[in-house]
Amino acid sequence: RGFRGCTVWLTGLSGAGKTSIGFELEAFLVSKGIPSYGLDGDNIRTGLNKNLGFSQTDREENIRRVAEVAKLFADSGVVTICSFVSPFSEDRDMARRIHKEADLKFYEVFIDTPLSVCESRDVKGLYKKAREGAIQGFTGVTQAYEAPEQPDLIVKTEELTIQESTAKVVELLVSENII
Ligand code: GGZ
Repeated sequence: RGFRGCTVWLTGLSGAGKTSIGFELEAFLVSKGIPSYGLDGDNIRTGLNKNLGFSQTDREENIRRVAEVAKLFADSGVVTICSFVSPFSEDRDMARRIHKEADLKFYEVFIDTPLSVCESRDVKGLYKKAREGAIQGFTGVTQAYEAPEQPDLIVKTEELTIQESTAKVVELLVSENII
C-alpha cells in the first residue's frame, strides 16, 4: 500500500501562512497521485460553519465539526489538510482525540510565525481593524493564541519559502510512512 489517509492539522495565527502551505501541500500530493484535500475557513466558514463566529465557544464548535469532517475524509483514504487558527489547546486536543478514537493518524503542525511578522504582512487588513477595535476577539491581539506544547512539527516560516515550509511537512509524512 503506497499511502493512507490521515489528517494534517495546521495551527497558527492569522497570516502565519497556514492556507498557503496547505494549498501547496495539497497540490504536491495530488501531483504525486496521492488523494488530498484542504479544509480552511474559506471553504468551511462559508458553508458548513456559516452560523459560527469567533467567540471561544464558536471556535470550539468550528474545530469540532472540522475534526469530524476531517476524520471522515481521512477514513476514506484522503490526506486531509486542515488550516485553522485553532488557538486553544483543548480544542486541538479534541481534534486529535476524535481521530485517535477512530484509529486514524493525526499530525499537529505549528506554523510558527511571530505576531509581529503576521501583523506587518496584514494581507487582509484584519490586524489594523483589530487594533482599531473594529474587530473584537482577534487572535493575538484581543484573544489568546495558545502555542502547541508538543506539536508533531514546528515550521518556522520566517526563514523559509512556502515551498521549503511545505517540504518540511512532506518530510514528516514520509518519515511517518504516510506517503
Ligand atoms: C481570528 C479571524 C477573526 C478573529 C475573522 N480572530 O487570516 P484569515 O482571516 O484568512 O484567517 C482568519 C480566519 C480564522 O478562522 P478559523 O476558522 O481558522 O478560526 S478558528 O480556528 O479559531 O475557529 C482571519 C479571519 O478568519 N478572522 N475574525 N476574531 N481570525
